[in-house]
Amino acid sequence: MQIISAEVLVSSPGRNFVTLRLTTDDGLVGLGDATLNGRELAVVAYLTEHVVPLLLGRDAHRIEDTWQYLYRGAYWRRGPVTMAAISAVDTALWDLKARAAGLPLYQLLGGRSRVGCLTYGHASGADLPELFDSVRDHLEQGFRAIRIQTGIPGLGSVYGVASSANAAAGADGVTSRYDHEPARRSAAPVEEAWDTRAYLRHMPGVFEAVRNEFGPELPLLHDAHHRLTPIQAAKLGRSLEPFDLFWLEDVTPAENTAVLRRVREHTTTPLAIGEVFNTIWDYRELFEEQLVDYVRSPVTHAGGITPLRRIFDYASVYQIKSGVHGPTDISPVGLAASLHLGIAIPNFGIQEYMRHSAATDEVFRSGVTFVDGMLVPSEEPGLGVEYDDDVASRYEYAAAYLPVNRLLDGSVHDW
Ligand code: GCO
Ligand code: MG
Repeated sequence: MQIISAEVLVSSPGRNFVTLRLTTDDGLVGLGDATLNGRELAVVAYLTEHVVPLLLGRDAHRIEDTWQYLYRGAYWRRGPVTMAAISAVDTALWDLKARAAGLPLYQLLGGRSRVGCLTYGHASGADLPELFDSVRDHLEQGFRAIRIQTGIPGLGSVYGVASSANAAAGADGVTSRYDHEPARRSAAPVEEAWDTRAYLRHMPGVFEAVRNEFGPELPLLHDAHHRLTPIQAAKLGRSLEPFDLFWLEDVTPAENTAVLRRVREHTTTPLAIGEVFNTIWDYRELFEEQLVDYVRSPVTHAGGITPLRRIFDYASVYQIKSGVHGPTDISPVGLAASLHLGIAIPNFGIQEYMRHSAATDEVFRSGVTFVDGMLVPSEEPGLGVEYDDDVASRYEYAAAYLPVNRLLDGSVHDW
């Protein structure tokens, strides 16, 4: 099973995606997701200039060796661009191996451990009535766990809130009223204003209102998007304890994970982190000191299925579970890969799920199904996703940026 071609495909059905397609001498095709939101073409260059020439002629069965070769062999390790590129190669190789075996990929990862992967959806609103509508809409769609994000009095558009004016204008109008899409197609990033004190005052009331309206059982999640200091994060975690969150995500900036010790000392609200991590080493201190409860890394940014499986096994030693990143910037290829892994591992927790646009689903024909709030991978051999070149060619790449966050005095803040 020799690799005879490696194509880097760029298309933009509603939002930008980069896909790696490997073809072997026996005519098999494997896909990998190489999308890095807002920095897509850097990964295209990394793959095209530095990785594709090394893949041609290689034995596609040698997944572990190829991973080590690309990761260790480059000398320059880690980082989102490198790891997105390696992820795509690793995923495409697993897709090929499973297609060669004639089995859905999860069978090669140990087989099914559960009927499906429980998901959470994104509810948001500028105010409480809008938020409640969004929660109801998600419950009607079948979601059984819900992330809650709202506008903050005194601030304009806020990250994660679909109904804010700039979100409605985003992604060529393919974003539904309830699906926030943070990357905007524009020549420069949109800038948003942020006030942490106003946020900390507002959030407990929001969760109290949601609990009063929807009862005690519904699992609720919240994403703080790296915006808080350790002591602010501790305060938020503690103030939300009465509302029994499933998790509080990314409370502090990802570079300095040791600060989560301080947060943990003050709150029993479960913590999730890792959507911007790249390697198993990023988790070492967090696992060994039991500072987090859920791992957010997706297949697409942690270097692929091979290292993410290792991260989950390492997490399982500490009773830490998966909680994989799944916004629309993870393509249907990346999502399918997460689900094959999620259905197999013993310590699955939850899977984030934002529906892709109809245009995206037309380019990537995926056999994934959504049943009873759970996503179930396809029974087709491999990942169960096909890429349609003809449809893809209708959607040309357009530069898009994530917003930049500024404090009220104009200085740039974390997000
Ligand atoms: C999430 C994330 C996303 C990211 C986006 C960046 O929890 O889903 O925080 O909304 O902001 O994936 O590309
Ligand atoms: Mg997040």
